[in-house]
Amino acid sequence: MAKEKRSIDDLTIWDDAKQMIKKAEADGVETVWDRLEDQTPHCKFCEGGLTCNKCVMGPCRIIAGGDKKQRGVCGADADLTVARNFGRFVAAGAASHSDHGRDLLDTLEAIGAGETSDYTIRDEAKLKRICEEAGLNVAGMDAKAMAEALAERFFEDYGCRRGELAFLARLPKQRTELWAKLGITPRSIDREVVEMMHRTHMGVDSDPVSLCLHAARVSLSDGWGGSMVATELSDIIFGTPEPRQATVNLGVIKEDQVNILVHGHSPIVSEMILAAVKDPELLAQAKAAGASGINLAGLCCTGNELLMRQGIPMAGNHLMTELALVTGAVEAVVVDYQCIMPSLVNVANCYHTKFFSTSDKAKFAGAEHVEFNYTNAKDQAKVVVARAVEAFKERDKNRVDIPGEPVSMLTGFSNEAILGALGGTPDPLLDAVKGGQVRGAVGIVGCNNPKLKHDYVHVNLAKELIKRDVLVLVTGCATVAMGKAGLLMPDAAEQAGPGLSAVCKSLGIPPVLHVGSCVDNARIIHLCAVLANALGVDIADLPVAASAPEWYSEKAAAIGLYAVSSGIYTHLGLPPNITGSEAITNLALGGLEGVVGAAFAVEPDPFKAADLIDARIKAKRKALGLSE
Ligand code: XCC
Ligand code: SF4
Repeated sequence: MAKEKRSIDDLTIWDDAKQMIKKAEADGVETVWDRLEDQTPHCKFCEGGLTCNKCVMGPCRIIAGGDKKQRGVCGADADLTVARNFGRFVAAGAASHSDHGRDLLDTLEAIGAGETSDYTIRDEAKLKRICEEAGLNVAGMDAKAMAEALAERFFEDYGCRRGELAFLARLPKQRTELWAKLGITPRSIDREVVEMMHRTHMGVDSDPVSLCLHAARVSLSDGWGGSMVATELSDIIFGTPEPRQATVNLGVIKEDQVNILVHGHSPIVSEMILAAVKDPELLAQAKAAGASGINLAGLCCTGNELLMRQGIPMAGNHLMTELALVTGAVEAVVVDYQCIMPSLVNVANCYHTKFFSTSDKAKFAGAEHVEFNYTNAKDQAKVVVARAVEAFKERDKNRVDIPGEPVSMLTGFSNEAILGALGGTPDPLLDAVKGGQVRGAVGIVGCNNPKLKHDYVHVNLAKELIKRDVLVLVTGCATVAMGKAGLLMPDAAEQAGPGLSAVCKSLGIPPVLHVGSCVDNARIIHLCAVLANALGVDIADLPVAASAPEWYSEKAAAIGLYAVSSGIYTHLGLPPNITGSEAITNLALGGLEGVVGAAFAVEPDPFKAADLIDARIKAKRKALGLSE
């Protein structure tokens, strides 16, 4: 079958991206879109979740519904095969967030034990608050002692704790009672992931529904466990975000400076690179090399971490990562882990760009590995920045093309900042919701996926929702889309409906609020719990929804599932690989509603998706007795 080549206008909505896709072609650089074309059409069995390679009696492919090959060699049918695959998919996503959280926890412990001087406590008040929330008596303790006590408490949440995760206390009672009834209360963070690996071994949990319920439990151990720990500890160690100005798009790369991009997820590395680019000695070296300075910019979620807390500019999201290097003006890309396409090493090699990996968990063939840990991070960061300065001398000016001008945006809307702006209580927001000025709120989160036109669904869905007086909170790669579209500036209130517009203008905030990275989706579910508790209702009763319009990652599946399991209706732009099982697809798209009070919707068209979400918000408002 001849494949139809997509035109460049079908790949992305952005001019900076289109220019760089053309340059990549001219420079002989292969991109994610080229490889997607090579891989299309995809295997139908895999797309439906109907392949299994969990043992060597197989691998098996299951033809659902036919009279032959309905079962794998062990006897697993389509429903079980899909459930096992999806269970492991979610477990991998949850493990990624939670293992990222563990690195913050190790760092907190090292601070407490006095084993690091590179990292400190920047928000002692929050440290104290979280300690108290976790039930620790920290009266009279100094920051170090509190750090040690809190680390110990959270290590229990990761390990063999017999009680409950500390943050489950944040939830409305209705929700925790429902989870207990369903047997999906997350016990410890690592345990649920390990148990999923166990359950999905041949001949263990062979009931598709039971597996799906455990997938929910795994996801909850991420949302109310690992991700929440990652977020709160990042705030404690690096500071709780406050609203600030920043800029976004490839135009943030500067022609006359040494450009360093940080990519990945953990602030542990990127914060140290930030400290190093301010080092007077390194700045002097940059000047001596002919640069006017050292410019740091972010990609993906570690970019979000620096953006939220430090206002560091954001060069791009997932699908912009290769294109950022194609500018030919990047001296170094420094990565930690997750969402770093292995292809980036090759793209870097096409230019003078140095590629540094920093985590023993994430080495990249062909890259230079400079390992960071809490005893050496500051020094290692200086090593990396010095190498970038050296690389500036090798830059080929004739191959440099930086498209676009930076776009301004506001960032830094932590829950503390949002509640602070409201005078310390959620009441003004609840009043606006009750009065119908703000009809509801939607978290638009997640990735890019080259199968969908880059950022098209993100931007159009957000515009449709704010028009309908729905406040949007944004995290992850969706942030860059909103920023580039100008939706993260207060003047975007002009594009909102009359109610939301008036609220935004009175508070001086944009109608789309940047609340962080992907682990920071924990901020969104926490805020939902705060609002539900204030109203005395369950999260499932709130006029809220979530959406991952352009998701690709296992982590996004975990996020989607913890949102739904927490009672939040969740839209996806494309389905996970579960469509080979009618039973599980129906459970995801409807049946879950009767179990956890929310379900998924799949819709690639942003305008239709906005209608679906709008209908949900209407129904929830009505059930609460709120008028439109
Ligand atoms: Fe990765 Fe978090 Fe997705 Fe972006 S949004 S592609 S997961 S970087 Ni998290
Ligand atoms: Fe085949 Fe069953 Fe083995 Fe999977 S676990 S590969 S379905 S025999």
